[in-house]
Amino acid sequence: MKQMSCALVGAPVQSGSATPGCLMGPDAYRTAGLAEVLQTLGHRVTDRGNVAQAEIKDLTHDNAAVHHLTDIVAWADALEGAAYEAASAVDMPIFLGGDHALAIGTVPGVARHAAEAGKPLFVLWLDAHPDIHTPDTTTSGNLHGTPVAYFLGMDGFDGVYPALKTRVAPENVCMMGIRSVDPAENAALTAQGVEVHDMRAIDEHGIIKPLRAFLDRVRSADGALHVSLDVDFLDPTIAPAVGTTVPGGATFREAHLIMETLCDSGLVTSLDMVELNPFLDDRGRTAKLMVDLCASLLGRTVLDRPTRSF
Ligand code: 4U7
Ligand code: MN
Ligand code: MN
Ligand code: MN
Repeated sequence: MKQMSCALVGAPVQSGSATPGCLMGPDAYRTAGLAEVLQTLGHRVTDRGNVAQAEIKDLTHDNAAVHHLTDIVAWADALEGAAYEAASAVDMPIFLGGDHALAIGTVPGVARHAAEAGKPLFVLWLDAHPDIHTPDTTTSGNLHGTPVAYFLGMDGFDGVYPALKTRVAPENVCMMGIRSVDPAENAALTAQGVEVHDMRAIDEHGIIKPLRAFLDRVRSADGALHVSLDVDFLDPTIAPAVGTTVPGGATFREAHLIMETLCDSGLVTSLDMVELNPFLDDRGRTAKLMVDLCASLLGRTVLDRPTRSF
């Protein structure tokens, strides 16, 4: 693959999740050698350090279940700007989470950059969960379950979250690995018409056909492609370091094959690596697996010659 400029952007957000520990995610990826691995693949890598939260404003919400709203809004504000800047400066910003609430900032930020370049943003959401709650529908109150609803521009965020500058069209989102969906999320997925490949569909048909079909759509639209990889997309037996494990996740090879196919496509323009909780890890194996998946996305191959060329 061609040499790219990559930026590592740490987003130590953890108040979107019920289990503390995601704060340590960015440093776990650094410790697992992410920058060095990408450099070995021939890329230029700059570590931009961690984003600082914006000023915390006094906000309230009618849904008393919602936790840490003001904190997440302050992160969203800072991360939208940081993501926009990083996407403007390099070929491939890589956002190191932090819990998935960080996508309330990163996705709109890269969408704004794409729109300025005249490109629609597509999002590949790799997760056990669709994260399409609004602050009104969430029953857990954990805001890492809400980023998709926000960046689709759904109702329920007005007057609380930063006004959305560039929304993502629901037909440009593809979800894979889904296996835990709350009733309000089921309703939202249907109403929005989001493409979802749940684990049952993946068991029946594999990941490669739907992934290629989605990539063909991105290519025909001359779109930018953001990949949001939640650790709980992976089966908990290979990736234990996450607070929201769900059995029956993607296997080691399914996950690598997705990354290898994305690499071959040359379409990916940004990546979130979210929900890693190093406090729950087993001798760093989940952090290392996530780094290896990123390496596959950025050109690590078994053979020097192409296995399959597009
Ligand atoms: B993650 C959940 F109830 N839907 O709202 C909720 F199952 O970023 C889980 O995908 C949210 O890890 C998971 O709390 C958020 C729950
Ligand atoms: Mn760019
Ligand atoms: Mn998630
Ligand atoms: Mn999840």
